[in-house]
Amino acid sequence: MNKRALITGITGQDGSYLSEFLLSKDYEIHGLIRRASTFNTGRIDHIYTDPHLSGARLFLHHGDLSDPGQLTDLIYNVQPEEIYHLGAQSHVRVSFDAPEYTGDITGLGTTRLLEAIRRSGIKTKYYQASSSELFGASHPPQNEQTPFYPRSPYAASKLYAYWMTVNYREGYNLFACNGILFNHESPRRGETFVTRKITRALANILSGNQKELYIGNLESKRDWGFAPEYVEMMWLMLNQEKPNDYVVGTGVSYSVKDFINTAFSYAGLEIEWRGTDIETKGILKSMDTKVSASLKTGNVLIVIDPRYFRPTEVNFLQADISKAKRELGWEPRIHFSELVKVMVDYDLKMVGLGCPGEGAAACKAKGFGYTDHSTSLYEKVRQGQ
Ligand code: NAP
Ligand code: G4F
Repeated sequence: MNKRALITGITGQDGSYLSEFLLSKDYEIHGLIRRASTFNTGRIDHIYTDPHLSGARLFLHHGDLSDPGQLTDLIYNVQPEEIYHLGAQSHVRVSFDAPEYTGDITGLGTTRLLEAIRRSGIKTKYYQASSSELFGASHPPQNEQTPFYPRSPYAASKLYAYWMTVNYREGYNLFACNGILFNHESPRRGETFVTRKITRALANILSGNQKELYIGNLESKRDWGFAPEYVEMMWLMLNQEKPNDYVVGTGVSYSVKDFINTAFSYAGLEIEWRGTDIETKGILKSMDTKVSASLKTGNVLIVIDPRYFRPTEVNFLQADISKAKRELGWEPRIHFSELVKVMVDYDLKMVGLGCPGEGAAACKAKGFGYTDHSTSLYEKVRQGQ
């Protein structure tokens, strides 16, 4: 009998990679999706099959984290052995514009799901998508003992969800784990998160479709890892003997400026930074020959737009991954420069340009087959297509 998993947020970056991973392990998957007037399943279309066909193992159910009745019905009907709660309003900057909505979906949505589990009376295991944003202003490196200091409505909502998860573990004996994941990225990353915004802008600049990249705080530092690796950790947490909370990251951090320099340099463009604060500009200093006919040295390619600043910023996140290393055997496989290359390669291809291909090669060398939206990472899932 296949194991059954329920995934909220299945249409998001992590939900899509997790689905592929669980399919490769022969799970039957049920995903909660929001009804939308346009298709919102682009990241999972390649693994979806008609549920009428025999052998279908991925089923989608309409619902919303704001609707407790639907959640209870779904959990009772599906009776999943594992629940991965990834659904959220996950954008930190947006959470300042929509603090109440973020609290409702990202915070209370978690309680609705936990209550649905409790009221339906099923025996299941629960994964909570907690975040390094919980640490906020606490000094790096951060680990499971570091005090939380949330710096946004998003982080405050995730803090509430974190403690509700602990509370249901302690109060109702629920097998519940918090994965405190540091930033993880991929070609499937939402287009308004900074890494993808940079790699898309780079591709558009090179193809002549965009003149400048407007950006916010260049100095903040993040511990950026590769999303497909991180979803494997979610599964691992639920498949330990006892439930526990784990920090997952790479242990190494870079600034937003570092990310830009690395991405542009990989595509053959060297950036020189001039000016300070909001007057800082990224100027094209040199470029490989034949990179782009429309670009000239001296062009301003990066400009600060204070609109992207946050009322309260998280300056420096860096994971101390000792516990995950010790107890789960965690070792990040894809490192910063490889991650940047994977994302740049993909976005160059998306605008019809050739790419150096070093990202895809690094992935392949480390056991990741494919990373784009239209193909699965896992051989077994690809063969079943
Ligand atoms: P994402 O790409 O933004 O995906 C969020 C998912 O939540 C989407 O499937 C979205 O559906 C769904 N969702 C949003 N509002 C909903 C609602 N009201 N009802 C039901 N579903 C709703 O996020 P991600 O990067 O995959 O991250 C997954 C989870 O991990 C999130 O909880 C995030 O906060 C957390 N996290 C992420 C990172 C990271 O670096 N990526 C790090 C730590 C924690 P639509 O597709 O319809 O919008
Ligand atoms: O890419 P970001 O928007 O990610 P952020 O805020 O770190 O949040 C992400 O990671 C969290 C884990 O730590 C998740 F919980 C959360 O759901 C989300 O996935 O911003 C990264 C940094 C910030 O310091 C931001 O101020 O980049 C800075 N930044 C500079 N310019 C920008 C921009 N961020 C965005 N989104 N857009 C900019 O133009």
